[in-house]
Amino acid sequence: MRVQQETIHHFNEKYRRSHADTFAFLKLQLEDQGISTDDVLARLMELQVAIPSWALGAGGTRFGRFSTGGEPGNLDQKIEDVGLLHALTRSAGAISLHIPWDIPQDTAATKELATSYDLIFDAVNSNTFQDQNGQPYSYKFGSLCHAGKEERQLAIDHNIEVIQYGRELGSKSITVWLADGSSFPGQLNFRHALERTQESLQSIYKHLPEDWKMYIEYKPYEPNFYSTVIQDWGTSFLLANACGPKAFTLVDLGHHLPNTNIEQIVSTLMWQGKLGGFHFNDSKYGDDDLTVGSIKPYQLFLIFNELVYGMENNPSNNPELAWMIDASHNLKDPLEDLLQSLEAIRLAYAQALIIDREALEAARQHNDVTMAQEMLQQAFRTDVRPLLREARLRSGAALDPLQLFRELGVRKQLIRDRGAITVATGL
Ligand SMILES: [Mn+2]
Repeated sequence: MRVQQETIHHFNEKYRRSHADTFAFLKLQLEDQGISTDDVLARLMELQVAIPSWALGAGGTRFGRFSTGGEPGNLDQKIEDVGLLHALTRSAGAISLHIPWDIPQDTAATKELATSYDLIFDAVNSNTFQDQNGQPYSYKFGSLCHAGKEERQLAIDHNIEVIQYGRELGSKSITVWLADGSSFPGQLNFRHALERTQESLQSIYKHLPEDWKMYIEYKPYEPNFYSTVIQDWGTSFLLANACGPKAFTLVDLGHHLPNTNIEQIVSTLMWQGKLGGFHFNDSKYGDDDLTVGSIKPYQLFLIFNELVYGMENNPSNNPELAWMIDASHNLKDPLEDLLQSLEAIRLAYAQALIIDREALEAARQHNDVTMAQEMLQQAFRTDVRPLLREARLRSGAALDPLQLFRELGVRKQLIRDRGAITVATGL
């Protein structure tokens, strides 16, 4: 389903007046604080977040799965769904594929389809956390860390194959997330497992094209419950350094133990020029994969505060970050959920962009703890939604994407086109 520009234009007309009033008010407020709304808008309009191909169907990879109907049954339909999100928001201009769940059959045609929706291919993701049909060796006891040479080689070869698919699609990076670890004390020699993982990653790294990046994701536990080989940012950082300058750490918000100070991790990695990208989601307990900003919006804002600072103060030349959503649900329409996540990311970014950084630094210099907190909360408590709407208006997106999604009856249309009992590939 394609949303036409006239449809968006027509929809926006209804809300244009009330939007103009609220935006004018916010603009004045910000200008009084010495903030140029045009600068903030330009940066907001630049921010593109990749949509993962596995987030377009109902989630529930762990327990039951309840279909929403009209789910994309193949890669073309997934691209179509991301194209829809991008048309409504002009902020989801990339898709991140998971191999082997989304192997393109005809790369040229797949690329052409994506281009027709103004989409590019973001990082490709490998999968060595489950066995595929007919696989000669099993990943039951690990992949890149496995004690057996054949298993390791199989996993290495898979990653090289994923790079090849990505190359054909015009992708520029690969994300490696490993489930490798142990569930019982004594099961694994920690040092050997880490050494083998490092060697395997180095073998993959050798196959990275010159202009590519490799992102190494970490996670403290699950599916293994005693140890995970790449358990934290420090281990990922160590491995990225052992691989070389094209390898980076990837931070997934849900991959931390409760109360971890993620914003501080961001600061450290950017200082070292080794932050590669983000997987956005939210969580209450663990890797809950909930909608971005649904549980801890203040934490998200504090993370963006460090990201903006890191981008503006970048002595180690940390490259541009890869932004991606990594969440998947049973309860909500996945497309509506992604619209909410996109909005939450931009809200936190906009709030971080309006922090009075000079005043914040001055407060820190004078150990004025009260004012330092005030500076942050002043920005966090500003309703920046008119800024987001203005950015959308200027880029040809819908003033209220979720409202338009509902008015157009998108899900009903998708169910008519694709059927009520469809299952998104890979889930
Ligand atoms: Mn992730």
